[in-house]
Amino acid sequence: TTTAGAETLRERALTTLVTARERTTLLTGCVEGPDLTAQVSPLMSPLVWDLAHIGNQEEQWLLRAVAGQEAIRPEIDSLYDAFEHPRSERPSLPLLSPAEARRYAADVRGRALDVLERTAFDGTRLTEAGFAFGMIAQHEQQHDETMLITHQLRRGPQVLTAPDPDPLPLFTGPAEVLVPGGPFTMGTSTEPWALDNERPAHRREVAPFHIDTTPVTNGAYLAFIDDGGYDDPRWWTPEGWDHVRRHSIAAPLFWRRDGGQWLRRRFGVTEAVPADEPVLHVCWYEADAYARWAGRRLPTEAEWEKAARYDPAGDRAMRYPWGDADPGPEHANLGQRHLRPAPAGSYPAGESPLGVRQLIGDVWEWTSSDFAPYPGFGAFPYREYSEVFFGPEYKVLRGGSFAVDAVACRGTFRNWDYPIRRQIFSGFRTARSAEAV
Ligand code: AVJ
Ligand code: FE
Repeated sequence: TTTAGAETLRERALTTLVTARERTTLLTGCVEGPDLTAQVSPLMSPLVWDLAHIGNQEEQWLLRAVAGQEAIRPEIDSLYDAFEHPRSERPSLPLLSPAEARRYAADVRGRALDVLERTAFDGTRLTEAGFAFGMIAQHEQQHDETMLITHQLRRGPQVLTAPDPDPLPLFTGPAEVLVPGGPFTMGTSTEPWALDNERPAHRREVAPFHIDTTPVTNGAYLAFIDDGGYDDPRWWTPEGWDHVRRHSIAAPLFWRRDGGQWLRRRFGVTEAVPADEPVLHVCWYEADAYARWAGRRLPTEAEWEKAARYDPAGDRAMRYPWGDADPGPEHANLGQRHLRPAPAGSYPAGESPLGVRQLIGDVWEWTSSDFAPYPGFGAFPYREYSEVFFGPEYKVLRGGSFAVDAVACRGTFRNWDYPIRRQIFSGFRTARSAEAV
C-alpha cells in the first residue's frame, strides 16, 4: 500500500483505540465495588475481568508480538486466558482489583500508543502491525459489547442512559424482496481489518430466495406467542422443544406478562414491549421455531451476506448494504449510541440496492448456518480466535447490534454462539426459497 494509505490506517488505529477505551471507561466507571468484581450470571465474567483481559490481550499482541517487549506482569497471563478459565470460574480467581486493573490497562495503552507511533505501518497483511492494531481495537469493542450484556443482566437501578432512536413514520415498504439466484462473492481478501474467519473471498452459488425487508418485530413475535407457538412441538426442532420445555421458556429473555400486557426489563428500567421494534434476546431455537410457524425459514449465512452485499447493477459485492462508505449515523444503529434497536424500517439511507433494511446494526441476526471455515481458511493470529469454534455446535449470527461498534461490523463480519444463548443482543429475519420457474 501507499504511504498515504499507511498513514490513514495509522490514524484510524489511533482513533478506534481511543473510541474503544472511552467506551470501556464508561462501562467500568458507572458502577463500583462489588458491581465490578461480582458475577451477575455464570454466563458472564465480572466486569473487572473483562477490563484486565482487554489490557492483557493488548499487551500480548501489540507490546510483545509487534514490538518484541518483555511481559509487564507475566504472572497474570493465565488469569486472563479465556481458555484456561471458563467464565463461571473467573470470580474465584485472584484477579487484579478494579484500581490495579485500571492502572494496568492504562499502562499497556500508554506503551501501545508509543509503539503505534514508532512502528512501520506499511501494510495490512495479517502479519503486519497494521492488522494487529485493528484486531486489538475490535477485540476491545467486542468485550465492550460483552460488558453491555453484563449490564443488561445486572439487577438494580439504571446506571446507563442514551437517547432513543428517532421515531419512524410507519414503514410501508414491501414485507420481503426477491434476491436473484446466481453466484456472488462471499467473504473478503481485501478488507484490511477483516478477521481470519471472514477470509478469503470466494464465489458462492445461491438459489433465488425471498428475504424479509426488516428484522422480525416484537409485534410479529407476539402473534407467535398468542397463537400458542411455545406450546406446539410442530414448530420446534427436537432439541429446541426439549430446551424450551426443560427451562419453561415461553417468551424472549427479560419479558414478563403483567395482566394483559407484556413488559420487559431494559438496562434497569421496566417498560411496555414496543410492537414496532425488532425482537431482541431470542435464542436460535426460538428464531427457527418462529420462522417455521410463519411458513418460512431462517436465511442461510450465504443468503444473508448476498442480501447484504450484492449489487445487481454492478454485479459485485459491496462492503455494506449501502455501498463501500464506512457506517455513519444515517446508515445504521451501531456503537451504543442508543440502548435499544430502532423501529423496524428505520435507516432508509442504509438500505441495500434490493431494498432490505437494518441488515447492519440494531440486532444480531441468527442464520440457519453452522460456524464453518471458508474454502482456503487459514487461522490467524491464533487458532483460538475462530478455528477451535468451527463445527455444528455453533450457529452464525450476522449484521451486528446497537451494541457493536462500526470497527467490528462489516458485511463480511461473522459472529457465532450456541443455539440456546439469548442474553446476547440477538434477533432475526426470515426467508423463503423462491419457487422454481
Ligand atoms: C466473536 C463474540 C464469539 O466474545 O467469545 C473476544 C469475540 N474473541 N475475545 C467472544 C472474542 C476473543 C468472541 N465472539
Ligand atoms: Fe477476549
